[in-house]
Amino acid sequence: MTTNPNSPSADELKQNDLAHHWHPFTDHSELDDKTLRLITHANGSYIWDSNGNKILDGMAGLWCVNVGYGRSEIVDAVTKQMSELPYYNTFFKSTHQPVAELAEKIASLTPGDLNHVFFTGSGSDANDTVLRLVRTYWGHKGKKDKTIIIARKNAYHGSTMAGVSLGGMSGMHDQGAPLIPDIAHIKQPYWFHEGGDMSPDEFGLECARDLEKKIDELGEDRVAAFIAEPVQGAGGVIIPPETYWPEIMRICKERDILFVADEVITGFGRLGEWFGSQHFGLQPDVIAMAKGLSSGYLPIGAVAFSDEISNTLQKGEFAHGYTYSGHPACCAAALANLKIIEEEKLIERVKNHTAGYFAEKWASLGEHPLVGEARSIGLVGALEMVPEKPKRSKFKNEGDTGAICRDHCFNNGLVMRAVRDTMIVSPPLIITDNEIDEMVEKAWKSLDQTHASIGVK
Ligand code: PXG
Repeated sequence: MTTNPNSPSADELKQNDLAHHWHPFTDHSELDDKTLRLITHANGSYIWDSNGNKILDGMAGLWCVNVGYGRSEIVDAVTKQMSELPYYNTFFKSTHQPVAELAEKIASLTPGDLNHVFFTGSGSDANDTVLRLVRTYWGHKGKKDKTIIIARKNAYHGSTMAGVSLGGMSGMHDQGAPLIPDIAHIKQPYWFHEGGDMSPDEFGLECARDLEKKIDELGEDRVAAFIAEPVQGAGGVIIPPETYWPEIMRICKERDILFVADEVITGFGRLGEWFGSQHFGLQPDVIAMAKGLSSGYLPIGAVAFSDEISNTLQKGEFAHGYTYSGHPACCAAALANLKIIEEEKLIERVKNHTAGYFAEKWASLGEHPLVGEARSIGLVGALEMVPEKPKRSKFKNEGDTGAICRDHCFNNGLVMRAVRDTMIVSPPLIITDNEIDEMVEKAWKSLDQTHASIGVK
């Protein structure tokens, strides 16, 4: 990294930050110059901090840097776009090259006839778009009462009002309530902590049938859509039992409701397919996407939807759009990113090699005395830390052990995220076998230290 002698020092930057920058999802009473981490640069699967520490980024930023850091192809594409056309809107019958190309590309990658793409700035506003889109769709169909969206408890759909209302995180619901009306939540297929004595398959069916029950309770003529992440990410990498998705698909087909897949995390290779829906054989009517669409190099999200929805929406204007819908530079970043994924066959690499290698190594962490389950799918993994193996029990002060483990991980040069007491990873798709070995070694060491810290012998 080149440093400019006129740049402020790391200490000065931290002081400015602490004085003025309000951080997302952060308890500011816990933030000080010791805990604040200044990230200076990144390359491949690694980030560096201002103390010169090289840290393996087990989270690919925030589940997004799928092609890894330091991709000059994306930088060049954006630079070129910025000098040719840095901005123009896509409202009022205007378009431009990168947005037209990207819409066609996304339509070609999504499953089924999701041939129509609306652009957003993030995953949260993609889900705002979803909410307005599905309600408007049913309105145009003459079914104005079909306004309820069914989502799942502990789902994450973003942080805007629509995102938080669709999401099923009670802690978030408490902040900024009242929420958007006509959103209902059903059980999540989280067998490890909620499956009780049932087998995973029995539990998967029960959770899926909760959707049917909810539709019966609310009335089919009131329900617009069911929205779900193929694998819950921020909720703790919750991989549904095998029985779950086929039953959900049966219910969605039999009932007159739309199925929306929130693929903000599972899209763009995370599960070894372009979309997680393809991994599970799902046919959504709508897909929300963001993150891996540009590998986080610039902010962009999108909502892809079916021919049927597009045809229905032809009646008059859909009065919805963001200044930055289809921003040229962001679209250029996304196109360059997708080109890398295709040319380097990153999805095939995950599917045919890396996911298997990762699964095997990750599973070995299940032997650690603190770990009740080590699960993975594609390139996401979770470790359930438990006070007492082999019970699927919880720690008394939920979240404390996770926070301790996360801090040990950082100190050992690994970013691993804690969701309550579940440790999760979602590394860049370019991660090598050696880097996976390093991740697992560092995770084991951090688990040992966590074990010692919490005093479990
Ligand atoms: N849907 C899903 C499934 C997500 O995971 C969003 C929507 C919202 O996307 P934006 O781009 O508005 O953030 C997300 C985002 C975490 C974490 O710590 C997860 C997300 C975002 C920030 C942090 O796990 N997921």
